[in-house]
Amino acid sequence: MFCYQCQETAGCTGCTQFGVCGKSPALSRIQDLLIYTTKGLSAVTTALRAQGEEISAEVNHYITINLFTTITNANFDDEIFYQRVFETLSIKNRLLENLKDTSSLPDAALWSADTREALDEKSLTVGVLRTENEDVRSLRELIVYGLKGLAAYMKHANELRYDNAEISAFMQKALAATLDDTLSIDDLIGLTLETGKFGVDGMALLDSANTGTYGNPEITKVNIGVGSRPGILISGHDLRDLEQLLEQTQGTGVDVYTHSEMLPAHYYPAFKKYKNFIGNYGNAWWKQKEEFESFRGPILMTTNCVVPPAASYKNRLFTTGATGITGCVHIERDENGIKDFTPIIELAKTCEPPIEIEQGEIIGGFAHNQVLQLADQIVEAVKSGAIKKFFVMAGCDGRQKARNYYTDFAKALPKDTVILTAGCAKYKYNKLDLGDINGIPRVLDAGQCNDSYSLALIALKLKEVFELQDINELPLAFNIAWYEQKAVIVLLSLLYLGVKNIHLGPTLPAFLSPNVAKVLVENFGIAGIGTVEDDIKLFLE
Ligand code: FS2
Ligand code: SF4
Repeated sequence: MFCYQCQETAGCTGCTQFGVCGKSPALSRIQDLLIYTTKGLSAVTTALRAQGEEISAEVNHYITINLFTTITNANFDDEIFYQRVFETLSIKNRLLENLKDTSSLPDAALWSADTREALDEKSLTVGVLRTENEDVRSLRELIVYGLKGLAAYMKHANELRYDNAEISAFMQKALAATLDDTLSIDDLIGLTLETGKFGVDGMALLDSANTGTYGNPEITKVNIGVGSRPGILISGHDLRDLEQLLEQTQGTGVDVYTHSEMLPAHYYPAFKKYKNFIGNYGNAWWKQKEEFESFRGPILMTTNCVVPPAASYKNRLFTTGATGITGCVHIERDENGIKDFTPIIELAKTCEPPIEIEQGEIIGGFAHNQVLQLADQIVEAVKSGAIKKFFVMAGCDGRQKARNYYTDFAKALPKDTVILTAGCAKYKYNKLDLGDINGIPRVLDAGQCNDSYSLALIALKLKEVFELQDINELPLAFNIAWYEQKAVIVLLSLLYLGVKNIHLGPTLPAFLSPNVAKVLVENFGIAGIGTVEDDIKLFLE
């Protein structure tokens, strides 16, 4: 196996024996084959579009989910991947019949098989290292990882019946382009930036889907203690799953708690009417083993990040959507899009209430609409010098000790600075008592990682208010933590919006070759992180 798509990749170079995340070599190979066949299908859909044909939303969504299932910590069920490879080949073979000229199609679009043995054999030849030139490989993977992140956001929007065929067409064109040996490095750099443009469009679509369906996030205090009744813990990013779970638990005597990236659900007005929606339990994804243990009730994983579970709570762990774990019950939607969570609710009724691990409240809900309502107050604070600088510290949290940097950094920031956050990176500092500036909390949480879009909108609004030409003239610094591929699309989107000098940590991606890293450094001022002290000095210069 060879995989280097996430920040925790072995030795900061690549997982070759077994994934640090728990991905086995066999799973890694079949995931590689799913990506390869999805690229092949995309080459066919792209050729059909060029021929003037329309591609159905069903096929677009299928491709989206294929990408999403291969994101770090999304799905550890080998069987799902075999099934999806067979289905992908069958969809592709059906579409091929309508294509008039197949002469320029790559092997990935023409290859097919109908036995597991043939799949296993092919999977050995289609991994990342099949691209020999390290710069081409680096750019191809940068694009594919960005597309995986974008696919996750598209899937959430699609769940709420928001769609954009143009984004799907681009995603497929870009996937197909990563098979094209005639493209130059410059072509691939252009495609990388275009991926960022569609990243912005995808996040905007999801923002419309979330706010159009559930209202605009508003300032909210979220309880982090527990109640006295049994509970269900819901994790991941899918708000439609949460809505259905809340509906189905009414009157059952079972409470619902959020975990990790589901925390921002509390900020949406639509969920406030549910009295059994108690609060948030625990922290970022990587602490789930201890926290799922002490929660004592069932857990529903709606998306990544799921960690292969300990036997002690595996029977309480349920997956849905793009997630999967061999041996855990997976809840599928019916033909009307309804998911029946009865097995989870019935199990919860037999469980003890959660063990309290902390008490108190955290505050959030500072997405674009809410922050713009506070714009006058914020602008005034900037003009008076009460706020000297904003720090965008969005992204992901993770296991590595080096990430304590972000807690230390938040603590060491001068009291006249404000942190703008989104994603599970927030857990590194959202429970510190960092105080406020004239009533504005010093940590403003916009929401999930996709709500980094809100942070970009806020920055663009401030640029307008202060009548600046360039977003980089704002008193705003970017110190972003990354872990998986959604952070890659957020990064590419920020680059597309013209943001310069982003610091990315705790380590730079292993998939950036020295030459590609150089391009990012020279053109965008991308940098890693240093010591807290040095970085603060640098940022405040
Ligand atoms: Fe955190 Fe994991 Fe949100 Fe990432 S919960 S690293 O999926 O997408 O952020
Ligand atoms: Fe390694 Fe990350 Fe790939 Fe898992 S997703 S195998 S940890 S690089």
